[in-house]
Amino acid sequence: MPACQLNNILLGIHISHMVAEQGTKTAEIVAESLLDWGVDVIFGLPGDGINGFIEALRQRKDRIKFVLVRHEESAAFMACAYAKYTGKLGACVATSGPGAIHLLTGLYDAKADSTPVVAITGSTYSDMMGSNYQQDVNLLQLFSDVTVYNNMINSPEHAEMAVDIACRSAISKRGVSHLTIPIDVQEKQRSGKYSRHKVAGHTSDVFSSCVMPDPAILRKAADILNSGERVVLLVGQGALGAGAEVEAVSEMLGAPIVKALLGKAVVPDDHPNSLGGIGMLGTEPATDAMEQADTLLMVGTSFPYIDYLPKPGRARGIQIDLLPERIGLRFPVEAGLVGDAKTTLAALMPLLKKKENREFLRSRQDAMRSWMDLLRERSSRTDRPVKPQVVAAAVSEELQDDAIISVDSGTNTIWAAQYIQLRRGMKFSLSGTLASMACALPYAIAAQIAYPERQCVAFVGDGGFSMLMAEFATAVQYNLPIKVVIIKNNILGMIRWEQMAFLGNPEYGVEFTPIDFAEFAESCGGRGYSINEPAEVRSIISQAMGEKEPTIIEAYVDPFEPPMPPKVDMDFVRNLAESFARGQPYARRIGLTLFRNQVHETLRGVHSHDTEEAA
Ligand SMILES: Cc1cc2nc3c(=O)[nH]c(=O)nc-3n(C[C@H](O)[C@H](O)[C@H](O)COP(=O)(O)OP(=O)(O)OC[C@H]3O[C@@H](n4cnc5c(N)ncnc54)[C@H](O)[C@@H]3O)c2cc1C
Ligand SMILES: Cc1ncc(C[n+]2csc(CCOP(=O)(O)OP(=O)(O)O)c2C)c(N)n1
Ligand SMILES: [Mg+2]
Repeated sequence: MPACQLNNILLGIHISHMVAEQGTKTAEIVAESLLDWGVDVIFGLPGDGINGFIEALRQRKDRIKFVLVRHEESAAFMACAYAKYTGKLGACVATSGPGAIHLLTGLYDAKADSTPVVAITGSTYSDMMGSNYQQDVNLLQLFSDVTVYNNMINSPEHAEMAVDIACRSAISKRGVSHLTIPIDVQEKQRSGKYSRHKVAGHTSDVFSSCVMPDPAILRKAADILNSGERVVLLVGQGALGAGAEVEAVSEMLGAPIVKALLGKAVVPDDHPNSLGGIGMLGTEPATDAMEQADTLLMVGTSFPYIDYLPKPGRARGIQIDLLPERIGLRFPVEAGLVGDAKTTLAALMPLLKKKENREFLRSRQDAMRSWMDLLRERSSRTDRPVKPQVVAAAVSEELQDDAIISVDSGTNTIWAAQYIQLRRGMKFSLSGTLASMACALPYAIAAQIAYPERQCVAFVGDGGFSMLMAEFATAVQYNLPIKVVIIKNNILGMIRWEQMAFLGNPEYGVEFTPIDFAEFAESCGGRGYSINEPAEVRSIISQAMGEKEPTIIEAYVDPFEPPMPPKVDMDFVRNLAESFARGQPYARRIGLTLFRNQVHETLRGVHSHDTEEAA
């Protein structure tokens, strides 16, 4: 969500600041100040360290929704997802000590994906701090690395200012702010007595920031783009609000669009100029486009795998990003346009000349058609056990036009990235840069809370799901009809392949005993479905997607299906051979699967060139 739009949301609900009345408790001032910043949902779990603040939330339950989770890690993931999906400020709350510690993974997710979140925690009594008292943890120290703003509220007179700075910092620096409030301070009433220089109500809850790049740099960027012959656009989540502008610039420059994973929804997957993703889970046409490009325009992306970008010196680079420190981080760009993607592209557009030669775009579009044939082939296999690609493609077919898809970390990320085809209006996210397992379920819950009428789907591995599976009961408790698709292979699938293909090691420490997730769903009060046969994939997914209750669909898939990169290099093959030689326990099954896949694709004539060369 661009800062300017975020600003509008905040302005829309802005209630002007009022100095709290005498006698108002700190916890109440914090709650009111969060409301001033547009916080309408807060995810968390209470405890004696934060009960004073929870009471302030109870008294305001008609204006701010408190969502009770089963694990604080989920609360932080939910706050992050809520901010990602709505553009509002995400918020979470936890008690002192263990509760606060549990928040950390989700907060790091927000930090890593530049998402504005404010976390409220309790701390032990102010006169007991530092005495090894129960649940006494130095939270300021603990949260110092994850936050852009980190403070302890010392008194009711301090509270409003601290919340204002926390919220403003989270939004403007696109990160996490943390405020901890000692138990006794939560209860303390405003006396109206201030220190010598303090003036009541001296901070503001209005956020305005709309940066526009320097016109001279805009012209320079336009000159570079106009002189390029093979321009590629790489777009990321910072361009989510700028789809129309991205499409217009792409058309103007005859430039194919490549999408970093968090930017999958920037333009629809079936847009004629889209080459899909890049990286391990990207497409071959996108990989080739990066090699062939003479000019790269990056919009709202910090895509981390720089080895997939053009080699420095082989292409000229331009980058648009809201954060100045992100410019030139991944590619040595000549022009860095600091600003919002939408407004900056709109300002760039009139300076661009229509590229007459469309040959580059056309050749990439042809390659994309062949790539899609290959994916269609891979996702229409009838083998047993079911191929995971078949499940992902069936989910894709059953999505409603306004679906919100939350994905986890593992091979499931790859199947979702490649086989779930986003249409215009859909949303898609995951723990991108932290790449944490377990995010998909809390993300889907947050999405459903934000958009009760939309179809909210979690696509997750069995390992990731089992980490925070108790949150399915949260979905039941709040009547959230999320659909959870579990790719069940009874293994940390991604790690099996990493151990073999990256290091040449036999797999170790990756298998786990199965859980009957369908039965689990029913025992929580939701609906559960199991898919075991290829013939039932489509019908079960279709039926389950129609459920009005929270629903789990576990799909038992081939645990030996390899997550293939778009182009297989010889290292992959060499390392696999080495792991086999060193005692990989399932070498025969894996070898057979790879062989069968290769034969299948060769017979159908849909293989990619480099897979053929490497094999
Ligand atoms: C198992 C797994 C495998 C993965 N493999 C891949 C892979 O192969 N390929 C892949 O692409 N990703 C992959 N990822 C995700 C990857 O790690 C990154 O998170 C992702 O590529 C980053 O996407 P992004 O550039 O859109 O987002 P970010 O890295 O968050 O970058 C967004 C940028 O936009 C800027 N911004 C924000 N708002 C605006 C605005 N309004 N205007 C302008 N700029 C703005 C931000 O400052 C930031 O610099 C994988 C993740 C997992 C879990
Ligand atoms: C919290 C966390 N722990 C460990 C990892 C490392 N990791 C990445 S993918 C993965 C395996 C995921 O297994 P599963 O959820 O079953 O998905 P699959 O790969 O089988 O699709 C692991 C352990 C991680 N990303 N996050
Ligand atoms: Mg698994």
